[in-house]
Amino acid sequence: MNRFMGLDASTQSLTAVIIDTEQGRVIGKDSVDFDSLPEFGCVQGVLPNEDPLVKHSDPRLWAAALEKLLGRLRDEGLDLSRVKAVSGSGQQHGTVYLNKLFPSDGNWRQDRPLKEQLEPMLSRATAPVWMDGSTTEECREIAESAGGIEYIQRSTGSPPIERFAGPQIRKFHKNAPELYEKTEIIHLISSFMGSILAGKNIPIDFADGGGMNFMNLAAGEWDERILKATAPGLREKLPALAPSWSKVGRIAPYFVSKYGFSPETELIAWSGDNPNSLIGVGAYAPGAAVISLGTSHTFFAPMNEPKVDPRGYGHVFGSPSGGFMSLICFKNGALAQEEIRKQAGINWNQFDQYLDNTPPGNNGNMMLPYFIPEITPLVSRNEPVYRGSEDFREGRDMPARVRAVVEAQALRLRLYSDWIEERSQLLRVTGGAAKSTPVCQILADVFNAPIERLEISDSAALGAALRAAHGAGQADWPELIETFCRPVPESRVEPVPENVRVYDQMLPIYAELAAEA
Ligand code: XUL
Repeated sequence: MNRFMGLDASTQSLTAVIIDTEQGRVIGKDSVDFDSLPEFGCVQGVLPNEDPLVKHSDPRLWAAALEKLLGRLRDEGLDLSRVKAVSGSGQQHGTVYLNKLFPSDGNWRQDRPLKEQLEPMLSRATAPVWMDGSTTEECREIAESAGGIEYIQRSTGSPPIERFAGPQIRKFHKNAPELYEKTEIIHLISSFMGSILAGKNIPIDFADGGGMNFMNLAAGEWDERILKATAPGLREKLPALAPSWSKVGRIAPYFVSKYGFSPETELIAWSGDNPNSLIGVGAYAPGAAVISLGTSHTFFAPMNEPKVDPRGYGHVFGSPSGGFMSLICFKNGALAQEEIRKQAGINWNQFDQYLDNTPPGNNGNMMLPYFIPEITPLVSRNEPVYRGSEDFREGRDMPARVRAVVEAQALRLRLYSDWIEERSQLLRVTGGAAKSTPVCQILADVFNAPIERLEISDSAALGAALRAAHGAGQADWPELIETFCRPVPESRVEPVPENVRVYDQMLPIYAELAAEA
């Protein structure tokens, strides 16, 4: 038995990746889109709400998707009895509220689907997810009674954040105290999904626990002061905390009889999607950082110490391989490049040609790419700022605009990650725009570090599968990463010293422009 399964419960879908460590390859992969289960009323994974800041989902949807996915894998002929261990990944920060009916002995009824069994066990019918931004008042209240924003940031790695578990729990307690009272246990989405597989409550891992706003990162324990400021009796409603590599039980008999797992299948603690992705792209130890160029642009890196961002934009979570990880997220990612591409009326090949035909430094033309309100730094405008020649400002010099958006995105990645102690000797780049060589060249020059490109599309699910293998004692990190997270051959991009000098000079000018805006 050398097979390991990683599941990723993301915002819009549930994905499984199965690896075989003996063959050294992914042997199975499948995904269930939540929109294929419309009976729960969610659209792209979230329940419609008249308040645009409120984003909740239905936990029964995730259970139904799990059954659909496992049924499909079984029917595709994947012998699930050969899976030695399972771990998983969940969208971070979201919370699930269970009452005392949730099983504690691994026993689900065999005769009814999980979505039905779960219904009477939910003390709150819906689960707030990471997209929810409705708790600004609760953030303020918690900060006030816990002794200030800085205290919370130092202890937990982040200032109070609307989408994080703590402010969401406080809001539930304020709005529905009688339902809060009936809540026996509050899970993160990751530990909830793992608990379904175990048929009993399993711990929250240190890595995802770091996204709750009340775990003391350095101690790996709940912070009593912040718990008290969040909601009464909260400590008693939380699962235990455990290292991400903990064995948390065996798969419940329900999954053995229904989907053909072995009763010996071990469960390894689940974690958040960003911590799992860190592993899935092979950045399990300090020295390598990851830039993901997707819808949002994110920078994450493993860290030895839980040092926090003095500006308050970055987050620190636990790393599932031990230690800590930073996360910085920019909302104006792919969309900003897309906007400029459309303005110029060009295709992506021409976009790259424009980059090739313009000089590093862009002749002094610079932009702040705020097409939608930004979270790093917090900016509410939805219009970019342009500084430079008249042709550039007026939108006549489109090659300069193309270079400006890519340079701005690279410069801000460097600027807002400068608090992370371990300077990365290597950057691993993933996501759609990683395919572009000129984009990667700009990143290499701005960071003065070589770039390796990865073509991993399901990094969170793969990371979970690798964690299952590691947690079950099958293989160590270097061996797993070398086998499963190899960069695309010949994809390395080296920094060019003259360009590095140009960007070193440009960085403080960009910082000044950003501060003015
Ligand atoms: C990170 C965050 C998202 C979610 C969903 O802080 O909110 O990345 O984890 O992917």
